[in-house]
Amino acid sequence: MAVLDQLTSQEAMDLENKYGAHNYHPLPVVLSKGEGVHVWDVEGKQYYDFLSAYSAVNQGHCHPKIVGAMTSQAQTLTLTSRAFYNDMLGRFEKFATAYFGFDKLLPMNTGAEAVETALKVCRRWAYQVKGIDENDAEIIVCENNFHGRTTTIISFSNDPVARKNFGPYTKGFIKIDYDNLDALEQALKNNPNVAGFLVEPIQGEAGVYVPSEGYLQKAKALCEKYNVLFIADEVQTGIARTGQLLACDHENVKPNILILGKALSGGAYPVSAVLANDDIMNVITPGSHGSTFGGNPVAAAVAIAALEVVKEESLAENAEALGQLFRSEMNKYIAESNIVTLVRGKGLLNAIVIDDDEESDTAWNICMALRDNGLLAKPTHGNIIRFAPPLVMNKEQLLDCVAIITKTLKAFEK
Ligand code: IF1
Repeated sequence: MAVLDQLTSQEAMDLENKYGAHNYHPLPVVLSKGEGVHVWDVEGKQYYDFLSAYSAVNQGHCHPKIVGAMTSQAQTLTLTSRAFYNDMLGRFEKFATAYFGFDKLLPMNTGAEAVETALKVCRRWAYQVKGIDENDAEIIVCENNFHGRTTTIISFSNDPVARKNFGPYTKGFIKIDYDNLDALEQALKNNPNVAGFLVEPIQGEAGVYVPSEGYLQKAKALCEKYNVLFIADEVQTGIARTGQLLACDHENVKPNILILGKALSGGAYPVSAVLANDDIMNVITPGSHGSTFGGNPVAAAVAIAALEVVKEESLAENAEALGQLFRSEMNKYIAESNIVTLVRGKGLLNAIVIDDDEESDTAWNICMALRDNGLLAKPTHGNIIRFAPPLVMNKEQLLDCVAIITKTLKAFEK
């Protein structure tokens, strides 16, 4: 079998199981094509994509403008390294800093790299600007956070699956309850060496936990009171996913450090970034941080196109409207359901909670049945199913998906 011969789904899965590290347990479906809100498996069956690669494909699969920008740049200049300038990076930095309202941008590739970058910037700011003694900086994080999978990031995770047997762990982090302002104030009051507060505006992986109204605004105010940087991880909630360009925009909160990834490229190419104003970002000096691919011309071209699509196609407004419709339609079903207890979310980042314990496989079985009915989604923790379609979905498609979801759930009613 030549390496590019047509594969059956089973052959493709067998190859991954035999030759690939088993760091995932994918739903048994093998995708070979994507366009807009749809994906197709190798046998040609069409599905609605209700995961969007964990909110990376907000602009829809293979968006022509984004793919066009990538193809054109890839045929011109792909990578120079930052040992030299290139004619695309400055243009991207100017465009994106104006787009999000910051002085400077530090380009990276993955979300975790951007989170690590933000942590380094925050610590260096603590020592060189705030005046904390070197190596004493503390950064506050939230229980049940998800910020990536590097050794430092899992050091402050409380997910045993993500952190067990990866020690020793990085020090310098204080964990508090999410959506708890008293806990934040206590941590700030009792720890003079706090440099920053790293938070997801909505906790995605934990199960799409939307914090109380005003939480982000009051948390930012507490950070200002104690001269601590408010660091928003918008890797999953950013780029119009929650019905605003950024989830922080729902409360008019401007983070001191903004972390972006995933849909910053529309899912076409790994692009992430950290944005901050000069008084913070200027702690980074030549040689103090970098990456081979960070800021490459293809990433720059793709990200400009991906961000233009967000505004040209009013994706935030669409996410807001369709998200309200989705939750309203799901609540009509939930009122009559004995297996779904609630739906929660903002914009088109939503989740349903199945009335079952975390260890049960009901949510998994529901996702398998959704697959058979032409819609792809995946449980987050145990009994929670996340629903996050591309933001280019229209009303008819959304209602079609609601029909598929409710029809599927009804088959599991007790
Ligand atoms: C996996 C989760 C989602 C993120 C936030 C940083 C990153 C992520 C808020 C790191 C990445 C991805 C990673 C992927 C599955 C997915 C995920 F389930 F893991 F938690 F979306 F919720 N900040 N999330 O959500 O970005 O380095 O991956 O580019 O690792 O299984 P990355």
